[in-house]
Amino acid sequence: GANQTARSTGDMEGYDDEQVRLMDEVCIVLDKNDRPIGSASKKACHLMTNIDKGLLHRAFSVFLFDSNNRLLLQQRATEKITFPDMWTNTCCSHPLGIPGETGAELDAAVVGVKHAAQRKLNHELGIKPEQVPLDKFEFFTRIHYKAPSDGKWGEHEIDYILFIQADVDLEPNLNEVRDTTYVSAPELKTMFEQPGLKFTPWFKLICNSMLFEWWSHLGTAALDKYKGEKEIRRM
Ligand code: DMA
Ligand code: MN
Repeated sequence: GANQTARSTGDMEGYDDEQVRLMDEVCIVLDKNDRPIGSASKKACHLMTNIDKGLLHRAFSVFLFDSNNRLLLQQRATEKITFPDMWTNTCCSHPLGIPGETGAELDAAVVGVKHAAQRKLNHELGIKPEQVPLDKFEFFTRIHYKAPSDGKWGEHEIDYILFIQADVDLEPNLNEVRDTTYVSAPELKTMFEQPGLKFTPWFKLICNSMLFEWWSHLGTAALDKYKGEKEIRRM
């Protein structure tokens, strides 16, 4: 059970061992214009005590659509330290301070987050990299947002929004993902009305601003004008 796999000492007491281990990942620390200014552990980047002092890091959010234009959602695992059990877009995480995932200028940073996206689609959902080739990802824009999780933990990120359209095979990692479902736009709006379902703050921000407009143009040339935005959207 959860207690046997949780650590019993220090400030990570009660959390899942594997999720605690992942808190040692090295995130990219940014100034408010998305310029890398250093690095810090995933743990340090997500502590509200640091966020309240301005600590900001780089992240990405993938929206994966199948060939019927349905969006793949995931419900985060109960084991997640931040935002457990909430429904959200296909996959989110951070490019790390490792070869291939860093990048100072926008074009290089976009390449880095695409590599990270491919890595995490595999880690969280078991999607083989061959099914999500790097050149199929489309970068749209960056959003800068801050969101508390539970008092101790939260997010403060510049989040790269990526779309990809691909039919994939799923083999979810249950330490990361509790459930998955494909939805049409009307089905997602119906989900929002259901009491008892909780959604992550970044997913709600994107849904309440750009998502449905972009989604309505999926697979058409009308989508092109939204891609590759250079401005950072402050939300
Ligand atoms: C972090 O996502 C990134 C965003 C955009 C919120 P996450 O908490 O799912 O990261 P990880 O899967 O690395 O724990
Ligand atoms: Mn983060």
